[in-house]
Amino acid sequence: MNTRNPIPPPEALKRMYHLMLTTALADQKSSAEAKAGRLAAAFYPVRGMEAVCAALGEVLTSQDRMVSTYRNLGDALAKGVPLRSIMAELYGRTSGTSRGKGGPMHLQDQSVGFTATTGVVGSGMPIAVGLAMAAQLDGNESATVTTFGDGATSIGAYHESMNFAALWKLPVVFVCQNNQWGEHTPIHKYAPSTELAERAAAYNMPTRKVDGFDPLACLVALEEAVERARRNEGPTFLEFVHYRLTGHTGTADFSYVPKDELAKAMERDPAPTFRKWLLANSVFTEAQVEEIEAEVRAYVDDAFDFAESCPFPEPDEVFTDVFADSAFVRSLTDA
Ligand SMILES: Cc1ncc(C[n+]2csc(CCOP(=O)(O)OP(=O)(O)O)c2C)c(N)n1
Ligand SMILES: [Mg+2]
Repeated sequence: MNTRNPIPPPEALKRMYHLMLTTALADQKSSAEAKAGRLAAAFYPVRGMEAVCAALGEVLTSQDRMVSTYRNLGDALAKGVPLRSIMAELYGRTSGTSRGKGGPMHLQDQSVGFTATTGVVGSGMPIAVGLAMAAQLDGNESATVTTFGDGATSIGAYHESMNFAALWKLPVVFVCQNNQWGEHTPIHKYAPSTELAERAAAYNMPTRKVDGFDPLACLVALEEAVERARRNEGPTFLEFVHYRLTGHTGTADFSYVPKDELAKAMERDPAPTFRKWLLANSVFTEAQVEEIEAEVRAYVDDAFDFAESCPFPEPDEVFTDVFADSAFVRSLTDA
């Protein structure tokens, strides 16, 4: 680790560890709650991706927009969505980001530019390209970031989006989270070329393959790409290579993942690895790290307690905020 020279100041490293650990703990607790049957939602864990999320959090502001996927917990936190609102949405409660009607697949928070998340693989990219085009036409100096998995690079919408963004030099950053699995299929079984950054270069935009387990390497790559977008110089494709350290969903069996491969990747589990690095490089003392950890644990526990204490939407609100014209839908069902 430490491919950024000079290394960021301690305040920045603290923010990054805070975000990384919040993501990790909320992620693991969500999976545990889903397994226990208390969280009745399809939850897609992000374990293995936390370093990229921490770097996104450090680089983006609420003026930038993000379009994410179903595997979105760290992205939402990176964009500044409060964990209370995220958890309330996962639990289907009225205080959630979509008032409890979206669930994990439809987290959004317009107030911080967390514009949309989708459950359809590859479908976020054309949305992000549209947002970037709007920003370019408006002349505003912001970036649009879209995150997606390795599997999404085999979808038609990915190719259309890359082509369009490169042609129009749109201020968008394509963030490919290469966890080396598309559901239950390893990348080499569904893609003839597993070098995704190389493939993307054919679209004539800057591309880069980055160690997705290394938060500082992620930071360097994202800073460069986001600044390029803010200067309206065009798109960038970043491939962050890491590994899915869990099953596809929080409750899914993943005994099909080769044990040696998983064990090797687990040695680089982002949050504990960053902790070791912070101590080994004397950025913080053990007591200071423990203080951050206590703060994060309290923040995460509070968000779960809050979510569980909030009400579900009332049955007569079933059409509210769901369709653009709910009065019209009611007239159909009442007839
Ligand atoms: C268009 C489409 N095809 C198939 C699916 C079913 N599906 C859900 S997740 C997933 C795997 C996608 O893999 P990847 O893009 O690498 O993302 P990851 O889940 O690994 O984060 C698939 C095939 C879907 N949701 N949408
Ligand atoms: Mg994948």
